[in-house]
Amino acid sequence: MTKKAFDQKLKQLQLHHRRLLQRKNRPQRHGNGIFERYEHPVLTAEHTPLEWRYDFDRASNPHLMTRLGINSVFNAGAIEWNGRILLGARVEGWDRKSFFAFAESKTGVDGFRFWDYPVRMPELEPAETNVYDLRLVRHEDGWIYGLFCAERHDDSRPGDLSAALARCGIARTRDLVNWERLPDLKTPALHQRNCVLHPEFVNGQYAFYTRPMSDFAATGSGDGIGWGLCPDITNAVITRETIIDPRFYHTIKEGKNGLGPAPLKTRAGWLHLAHGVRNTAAGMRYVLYLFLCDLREPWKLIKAPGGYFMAPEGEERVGDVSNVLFANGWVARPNGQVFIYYASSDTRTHVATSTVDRLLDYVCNTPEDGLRSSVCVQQRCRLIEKNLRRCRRLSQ
Ligand code: BGC
Ligand code: BMA
Repeated sequence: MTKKAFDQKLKQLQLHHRRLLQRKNRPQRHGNGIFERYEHPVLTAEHTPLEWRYDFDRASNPHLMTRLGINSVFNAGAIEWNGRILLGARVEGWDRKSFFAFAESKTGVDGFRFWDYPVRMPELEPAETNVYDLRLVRHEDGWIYGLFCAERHDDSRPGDLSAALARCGIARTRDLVNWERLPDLKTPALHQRNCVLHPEFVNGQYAFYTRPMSDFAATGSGDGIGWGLCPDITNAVITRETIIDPRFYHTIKEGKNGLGPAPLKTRAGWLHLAHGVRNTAAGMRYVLYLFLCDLREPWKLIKAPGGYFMAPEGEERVGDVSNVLFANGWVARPNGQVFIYYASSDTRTHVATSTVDRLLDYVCNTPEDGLRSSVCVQQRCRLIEKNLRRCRRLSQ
């Protein structure tokens, strides 16, 4: 490429990128009243800085080709920071390795810009192969914690190339740039993914939501979302895990379930966002659901609306791992507004907005799962009857 052509192509790339980052994002019309979806994803591979992907030097990259590609940006942790919304996204390269990177926005729904460098997360000995699904928690001890899945090959099965071990990595920071890595969480279970730190001490101890499994990823190898306490987070050991939200036959969480972000503290209880998985002939289907736990005894589930809160729709249904919605980040603003950051099909990150009031209304007034077709018909008939009675009254 001539110098002129090179410079021109670079300018075009930069212009295209700038336009993408400046694109406004509006709520979609015709929502369900519970939350609003938005027209565009908030983060995609295309949102990552060009400096991360191209070599701008014509001598070493005469064709101005992508040098280190990015495949996807998804499963983002979230936190409000100096009046901005920060997403700690799972960024995956063309090489299938993922890492964490922060992007920030003033509005929470558009204009997300990555910081210059991704997170340089310290490793432990022996090092993990891959890290993903960051949960950010501002704990009352004064630190910001990041819990994530740290995955490595299971060397006790040398003959099986895809045998893997999933552990809960723990790191903490005060500025989101410098991270102190703590030892991985120890629990009785062989595998842990989707572990989340509760933001407050409970009986003077650190409280964790866990997801114990006896198999790396198989559905049905664990009982559900667990809960455990430990006195020291610098050597986090949970000896007793209890299941607070079990899986259930023929529900959206038959196969497996796991907590999303840390719960939001509301006047009615701790509000939780989680994912439920079921197996289908076309692979696993991941949907999101909500539940509420007691304020003083956060291990007690008090409200469980039936069915899913959000399921993949339209383009969300398609990606590297199709038919998946996954969320590990949300932010409640002091004015009651809630930003829910969810990813679709392990490919891109979206936002949905709601309010604490609307989410509590949804959680408290949606009937529980009837667990049988005939009970679900009764639930629906009660609703129909009520509406028809009202219509008749109005037309009289
Ligand atoms: C992938 C995750 C996935 C997990 C279980 C990991 O290797 O990176 O995205 O959730 O396997 O299937
Ligand atoms: C999981 C998660 C996610 C992912 C999902 C679907 O088990 O930990 O990383 O989004 O599978 O592949």
